[in-house]
Amino acid sequence: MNKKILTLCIIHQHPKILLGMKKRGYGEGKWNGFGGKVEKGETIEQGAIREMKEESGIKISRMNKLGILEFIYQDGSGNMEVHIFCVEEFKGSPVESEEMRPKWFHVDEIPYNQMWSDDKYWLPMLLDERSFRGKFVFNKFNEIVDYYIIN
Ligand code: 6U4
Repeated sequence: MNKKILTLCIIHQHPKILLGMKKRGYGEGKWNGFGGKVEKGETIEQGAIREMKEESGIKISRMNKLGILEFIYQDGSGNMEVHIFCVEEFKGSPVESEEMRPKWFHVDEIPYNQMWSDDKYWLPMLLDERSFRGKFVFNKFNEIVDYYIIN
């Protein structure tokens, strides 16, 4: 099965982070970073910047790639390689899009129980500016059945 390349951007303005409620598509109903599929002819960084603008209205000025995670979905969605960026500088303020409802969260109040279940393993590392790599396997109920993460 083809591996899709995707991006995921978290804005970190200590002590707050920006997440978005995914209103449609993959991960609907969950708080997540902003991102999506990298398109033909663009670099991963260009894809990250484009998706952030499309989904939140924010223009990234500086970001740091901290993670690469592989997600294997046994529900038939296939395999994803997700490149994860911490956004350190940006222009504009978040606006709701058709896909995402943005909201700032204090780092002590991250809604892990309404997020993808892998996030609690790596988001603390991203907030500490530590790089990480890993792999998560999800069953058809989107529960983690196997994983590793290194940093
Ligand atoms: P488009 O291209 O916008 O129509 P859509 O299905 O809405 O597609 P997609 O596939 O572009 O969304 O993006 C899915 C987003 O979810 C990406 O930013 C990657 C992210 N994602 C996928 N699995 C994840 C997981 N297990 N944990 C996580 N983010 C995940 O934190």
